[in-house]
Amino acid sequence: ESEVPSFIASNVSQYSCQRKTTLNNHNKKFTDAFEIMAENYEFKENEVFCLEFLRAASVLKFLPFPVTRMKDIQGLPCMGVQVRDLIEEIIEDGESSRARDVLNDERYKSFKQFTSVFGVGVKTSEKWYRMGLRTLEEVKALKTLKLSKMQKAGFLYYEDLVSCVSKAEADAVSLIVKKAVCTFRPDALVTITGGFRRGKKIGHDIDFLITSPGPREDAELLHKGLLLYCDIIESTFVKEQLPSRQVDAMDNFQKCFAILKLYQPRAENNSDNTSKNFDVAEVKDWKAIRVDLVITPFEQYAYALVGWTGSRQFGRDLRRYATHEKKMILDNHALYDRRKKVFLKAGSEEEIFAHLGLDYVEPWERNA
Ligand code: TTP
Ligand code: MN
Ligand code: MN
Ligand code: MN
Repeated sequence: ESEVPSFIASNVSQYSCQRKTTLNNHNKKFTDAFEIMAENYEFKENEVFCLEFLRAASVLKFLPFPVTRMKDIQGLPCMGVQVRDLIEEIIEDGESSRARDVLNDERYKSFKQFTSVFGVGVKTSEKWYRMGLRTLEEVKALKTLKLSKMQKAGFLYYEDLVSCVSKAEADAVSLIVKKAVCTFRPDALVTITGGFRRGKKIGHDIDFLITSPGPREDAELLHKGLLLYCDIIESTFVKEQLPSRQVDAMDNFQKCFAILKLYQPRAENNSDNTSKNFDVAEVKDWKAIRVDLVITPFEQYAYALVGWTGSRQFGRDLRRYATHEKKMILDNHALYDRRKKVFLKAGSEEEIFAHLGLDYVEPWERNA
C-alpha cells in the first residue's frame, strides 16, 4: 500500500554510483538544509559530519517521491541520527531550527562571504576570521592585508563572478575556447564537463577538458589574449604512480583556473537614444566568467572525463566503491587493480563503469 509500489528502500545502494540521480529533486526542502549543515562542517573542517550530510542529501535527491513522514525514510542508507533529527524537524515545522541557527551564525556568515571570493578557501577564511574580520567590506578596507594574485582577481571581478553562468554563456564560451584551442591544435578535442555536462542550466563556472591524440603535451594551448586572469598549474603527473586515495580527487593534470572576458553586446539599450552620445564608451560590454581548463593526455581522457563531470559526490562514491567493493584504486588519471597489480585501460566512460562492474550511469544521472 506504499505510494510507489516499485520502490524498495532496502534495495537503495549506499553508493551514489549505483543510483541514477537526475536534477529532478523531490526533496529540496530537506537537501537544502543538509547542504547548509554540510557546509558549516566543511568550514569547521569536520569531514566526517560534512560527508554524513552530503551522503544523506544525495540519497534524498535520488528518491522518486517527496518525504512526508518518518516512515518514508525507513530502510534507506545514510540516515544517521543527526540526519533523522533534521528530517523530523522539517516534517513537523516545515523548516529546521538547526539549519536556521547555522544561517544566523556569525562564523558561518563570515566564511560564506569570504569563500564566495575566487581564490579564498576555508584556510584563508579561518585566518581572516581569527584576525577579527567579519565582512568582505572589512577585508577590502584593510589595505595592509596581503592578497594572492588569484584573490585580487577575485575581488576585481567579484560582481560578475558571483552572478551565475547561464547555459547560453557556457555555449558562447565553448565556441571561443574551441576556436582558440584549434588554432594551436587542429586535432584537439574540447569537451564541456562539470555541471553543464550533467544538464544543469546554470553554474558557478564552466569546466573544459582538452585532449588531442599524439604524444605532445602543449603549454601554449591556453591562449593569452582572451583571459583576464590565468593561473596555470603545470602537470605534475608521474607515470606509474598509483592513483591517489584521497576522498576528494585532486589531480596532476596541467590545468588553468581562469577568468575569461566574454564580450556580450548590451541588450538593445540603444533604442533609448537619449543616452547615445553620453557614456556609451563607459558601458561595460563584457562579463568576467570563471573557466577551468584541464589538459589531459589522450590515454587518460576517459578517466579525466568521469572525474571532471562530477558531481563531486558521485566522484567520491565511485572512488569509495572502487576501494571498498573492488579492491581497486580510482582517480582522474587511472584505475588500478590491486589484486591483479595492473592498470586498467579505458577509452570511454562506459569501459570504466564496466571495469568496476557497475551499470553505466549517464552524465545527467550523476547529479548526486
Ligand atoms: P566544479 O566546477 O567545482 O563543480 P560543478 O561543475 O559540478 O558545479 P558548479 O556549477 O558549481 O561549477 O567541479 C566539477 C568537477 O570537477 C567536480 O566533480 C570535481 C572535479 N574536480 C576535480 O576532479 N579536480 C579538481 O582539481 C577540481 C577543482 C574539480
Ligand atoms: Mn521523479
Ligand atoms: Mn563547474
Ligand atoms: Mn570547476
